[in-house]
Amino acid sequence: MECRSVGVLGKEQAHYSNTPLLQLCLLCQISPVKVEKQPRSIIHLDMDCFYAAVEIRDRPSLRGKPVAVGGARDRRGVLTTCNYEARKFGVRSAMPTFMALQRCPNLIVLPTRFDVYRREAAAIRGILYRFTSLIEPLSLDEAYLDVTAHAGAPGPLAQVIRGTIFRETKLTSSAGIGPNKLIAKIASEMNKPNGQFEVKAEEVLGFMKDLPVRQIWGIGEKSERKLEELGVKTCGDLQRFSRPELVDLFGKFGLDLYDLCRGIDDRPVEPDRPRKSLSTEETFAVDLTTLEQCEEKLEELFQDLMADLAQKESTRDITKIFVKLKFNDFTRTTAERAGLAPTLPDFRALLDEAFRRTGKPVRLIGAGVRFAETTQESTQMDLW
Ligand code: TTP
Ligand code: MG
Ligand code: MG
Repeated sequence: MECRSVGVLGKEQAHYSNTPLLQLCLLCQISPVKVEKQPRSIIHLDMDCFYAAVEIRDRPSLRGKPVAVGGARDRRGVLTTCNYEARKFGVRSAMPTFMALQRCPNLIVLPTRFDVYRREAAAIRGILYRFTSLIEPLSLDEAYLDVTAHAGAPGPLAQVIRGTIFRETKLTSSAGIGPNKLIAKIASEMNKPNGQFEVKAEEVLGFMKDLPVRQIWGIGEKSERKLEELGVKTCGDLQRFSRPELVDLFGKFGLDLYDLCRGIDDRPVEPDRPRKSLSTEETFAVDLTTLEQCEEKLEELFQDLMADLAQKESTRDITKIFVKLKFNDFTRTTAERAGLAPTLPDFRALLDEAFRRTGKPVRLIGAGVRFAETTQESTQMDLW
C-alpha cells in the first residue's frame, strides 16, 4: 500500500510505507490509504437555464429577449431561473421578482409549468440511458454519467450526447468531463451555456490550483469565511495544510478536504442509491420576517417537492414529513412528524410550529419527506 499522495505527486516525490498497514506515512502522519483507483471518466451534464429554455423553445417570439420563470411581482414571487440575456442585467435564480424587474425593467416573467419541465427531464434522461446505465441524477436538469467503460474518448462522447439532446428536444446543455465527480461538476460550469470543458487526469492539479475553495462540495459560506480568515482563497492555498491541521479545523470533513482540494474524489456514480429522504429548500436574498411570507414560499417549495417526488421517487412509502428553517443568525430548527401525508396543510402546520419556536427572521426554508426503508436496505441490515 502507498500513501495516496503518490497519485498526485508522482513516484519520485511520493512517500511509501515499507511495512504496509502498520507504518504511518511520514508526511501525512496517518495510516496508509489506498491509492486512488484507475481514474474514471465522468461526465456531468446540466441543461442551460432549463425552465426558461423550455419556455423560449415553446414561444420562439421570446428568443433574444430577457426571460425569467417564477412568481409574479405583486404576489411577492421569486424567480426559479432566467435566460442568459436576463443574467447580463444581474438577474439570478432565487431573486425576488420585484428586484429582478428593477435590474431589468423589460424582463418577461412567465409562470412555472412543472409538468412540462418534468416531461422534458424524463425525455432527456431517456437519451442519457442510451449511452450508459450508470447515471446518477442530481436534479431535474442534471446528472453524472460514468462513461469509463465506453469505447472512445469522453470529450467527443459528451459532444454526441449534447448533440442528440439538442436534436431531439431543441434544448442546449453543458458538460464537464473529468476523472471524477468533483472535477466533472466544476468543469460543467466553465463553458456554459452550450459548451463543455474537459479536465484530463494529468491536468487536475493545475486546474485545482487557482480554483476558489467555495467550488468544493461541502464548503459553504461559513467554511469559506473561516478559510478566508486563514488567508485561504484557492484550493492551491488549501493544499498547504496537513491532514491533522485540516482535521483540527473541520473535524472528519478535514480528511475529505485534504483530498478534494487536490482534485481527488473517490465517490462513485451511484445510479440506484435508495434515498432516505427527499427535500427541497431555498435561501432567500432577503430574510422573511412574517409567518405569512414564509407560508407563501412554502407553497412554492411544496410544488417543487411534489414535482421532484413524482419524478424521482413516485413509488416509495413516505413515513414522515418535515419543515426546516434556518434563521438569520444561522441557527436552525426542524419540525417533523410521522404518519402525515405530504399535503400542503400538513406542511403548513409544521411551518407554523417551527416558526413560532423563535420568531427570528428566516433565511432558508426547506420542506421534505422521509421514506420507509426499501427491501434492499432491510435485507442488508439483516445481514449485519
Ligand atoms: P440550474 O441547473 O441550477 O440552473 P439553470 O438550468 O436554470 O441555469 P444554468 O444554465 O446555470 O444551469 O437549475 C435547474 C432548474 O432548477 C432551473 O431552470 C430552475 C430550477 N431552480 C429553481 O427552481 N430554483 C433555484 O434556486 C435554482 C437554482 C434552480
Ligand atoms: Mg442547469
Ligand atoms: Mg442544474
